[in-house]
Amino acid sequence: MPIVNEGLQKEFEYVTRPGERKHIGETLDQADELMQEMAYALITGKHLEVDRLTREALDKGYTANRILDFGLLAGMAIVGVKFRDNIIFVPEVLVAARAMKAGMAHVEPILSAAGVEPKGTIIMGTVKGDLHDIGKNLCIMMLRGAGYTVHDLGVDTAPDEFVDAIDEYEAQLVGMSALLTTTMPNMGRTINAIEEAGLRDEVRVMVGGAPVTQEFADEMGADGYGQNAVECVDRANELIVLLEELRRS
Ligand code: B12
Repeated sequence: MPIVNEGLQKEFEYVTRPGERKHIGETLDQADELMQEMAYALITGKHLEVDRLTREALDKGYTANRILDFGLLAGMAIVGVKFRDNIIFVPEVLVAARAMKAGMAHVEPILSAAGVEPKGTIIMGTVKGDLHDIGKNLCIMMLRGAGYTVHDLGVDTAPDEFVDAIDEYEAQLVGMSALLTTTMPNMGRTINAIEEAGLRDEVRVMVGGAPVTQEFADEMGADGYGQNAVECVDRANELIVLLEELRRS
């Protein structure tokens, strides 16, 4: 159905890149009135509203996946675009993240109880010396929403902590975040430590954070780079497929 929620229609106008407009537009076309209301409540950071609407949807028999895809993640996709394009800033992202959490609180237990096979296991941390975790947490939330099991190693994570966690959780993907130019080199150091531990072939490494670029990621030998949480999920999806293909061959 077309977008009937006036607020959501206005929010959708912020999505101007043709590829994104097509992708998000197609998702919203599949969202009914209740899902559109939920997406709009999430974008505007109304966590109590998202909490209420998620419960209402579950009561009405919506599946957890439908709520996730057409309510919560549809809204979060627009939040991601607005944040990237400097239409909203950190405080608005944080309130939207809180609203997402309110909805996820109802949806997550159902997804795990239903025994939905996780897409893969990821360990994710902010590198040594760096205490910024807002972006990392956003990525983790989106990755979990997309069906991954994610172990959060927190901030100020030393290379050997990443190495130990790969072993402990049998991770397929490693995600590293850095927000300071001074801590970016610790991503490369962590990749070296993974190599030295003999685990480099077992995992794929993706990196991100405001100062990180594709060039920097290539230079340090990462397998993937993402500019935002949406791209983080895209990279994870690509890398997990590549890794599985490699293992099968
Ligand atoms: C909030 C903030 C803080 C908060 C952090 C709170 C927290 N819990 O995270 C506090 C106040 C603690 C802080 C402290 C400091 N900060 Co600060 N901080 C910021 C600020 C304003 C916003 C960062 C943020 O959260 N952005 C929002 C999130 C959503 O974006 P993001 O992190 O980039 O994440 C997105 C992408 O990068 C990507 N991504 C992130 N991680 C990953 C990982 C993977 C695998 C992938 C694929 C993608 C990905 O997806 C995310 C979601 O879309 C930035 C300015 C800025 N515009 O970046 C400065 C900034 C990063 N800080 C800066 C500085 C200098 C500091 C301090 C050194 C200040 C001081 N003198 O004490 C300390 C350092 C503390 C430390 N050791 O880490 C500088 C860094 C400059 C530089 N070139 O290195 C910046 C750029 C501000 C500036 N312009 O000077 N900071």
